[in-house]
Amino acid sequence: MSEAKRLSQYLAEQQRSGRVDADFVGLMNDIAAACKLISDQVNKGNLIGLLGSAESENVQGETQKKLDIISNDEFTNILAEGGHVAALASEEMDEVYNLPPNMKRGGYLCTYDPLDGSSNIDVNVTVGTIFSVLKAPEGKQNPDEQDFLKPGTEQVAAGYVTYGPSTILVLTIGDGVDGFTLDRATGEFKLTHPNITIPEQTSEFAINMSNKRFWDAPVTRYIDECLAGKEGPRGRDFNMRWVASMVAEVHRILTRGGVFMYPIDSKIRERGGKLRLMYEANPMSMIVEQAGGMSITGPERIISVQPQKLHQRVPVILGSKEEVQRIWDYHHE
Ligand code: P6P
Repeated sequence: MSEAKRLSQYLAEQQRSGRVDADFVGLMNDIAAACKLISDQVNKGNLIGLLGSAESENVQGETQKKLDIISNDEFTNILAEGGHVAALASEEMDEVYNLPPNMKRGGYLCTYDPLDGSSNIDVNVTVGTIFSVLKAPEGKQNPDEQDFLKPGTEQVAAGYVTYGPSTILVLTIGDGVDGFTLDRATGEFKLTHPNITIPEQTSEFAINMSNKRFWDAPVTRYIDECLAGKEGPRGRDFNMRWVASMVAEVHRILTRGGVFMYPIDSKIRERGGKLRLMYEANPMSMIVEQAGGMSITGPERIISVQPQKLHQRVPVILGSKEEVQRIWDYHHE
C-alpha cells in the first residue's frame, strides 16, 4: 500500500489550492500537536497518576478530572504560543482567554472542549477533543465574548480527535470531511478516512433512555416507534447505543450511520439543554452536515442558532439525514 498522505501534506495542498491560508495551516499543526500530547497522557492514565478527580469544578458546575485540566492547559498553551489565534475559549475556562500582551496574535479564534466525555476516563472508555475555528475580528488585540458569539454557519473549520483504540483526527474545512489516524511510530496523523459520508438511512439510535419520562412528545413518539420494531409503524427493528461520550457516538455515526440524541427535556429545560453550543454542538454539526447528515435542536438547524452566551447549551439531534428529517417533521407537525 503506498504511503498514506500525512496531515502536513494534506494541509499544504489545501493551502496551495487557496482553500486555507498559512495562518490556518499553522493553527491546525498546533491543534494536532496538542492532541498528540493529550493522546499520550490519556493513554498512560494511571501509570502517571492522571486518573481521578481534580477536586475542582468547571463553569458548568461539573467536577473536573485531572486530565480535564491538564488537557485544557496543554491545548491552551500550545495554541496561545503558536501565534495563529487572537483569543481562545474553552469548556474548562469561565472567561475568554486573552493572550499575554507581548504574544503574537493570529487570524483565528478557537473554541474547544479539550477532553469531552472525561467521566469515562476512569473506566477506560473512549474520550475526545472537540474544536471549532472562527475568523478573528480584524485588528482587535483582545477579542471578547461578543467576538465569539457567531452562529455555526460562520465556522471556518471544525474537528475532533477521538482517543480510542486508535487516535483519529476528523476535520472539515467546509469542503467535505476527512479522517487521519495517528501513527505512533512516526508521530504523524495520516489520511486513512478520505471523504467521510454518513449513510442517509439507519436503524440505530443513541439516547440516554433513563431520561425518557422527561422528554417532549416528538422525541417520545420517535423513540417509541423505533422500539415498536417491525410490528410497529417503522416496519423494522432498531438497535440502540449509548457510550456517554459524544465524540465516540459521532465517530460511530460518521462511520456507519445512526442518530445521536440529547434532546431538551423537562429536567434541563431552563438550562437550554445538556450539550454546549460553541464547542460541542456547532463543530459536530458542521462535521455532520459536511458529511451529508443533518443536525437540529428539534425545531431548528443548530448552526443557524445565534449564540447569546459563551457556555450556552442546546438540545442536539444529529446523524443520518432520513431519520433526523423525520424527527424534524415530528417537531413541526
Ligand atoms: P449523560 C459527556 O459528559 C457529555 O458531555 C457528552 O460527551 C455525552 O454525550 C453526554 O455528556 C452524556 O450525558 O447524561 O448520559 O451522562
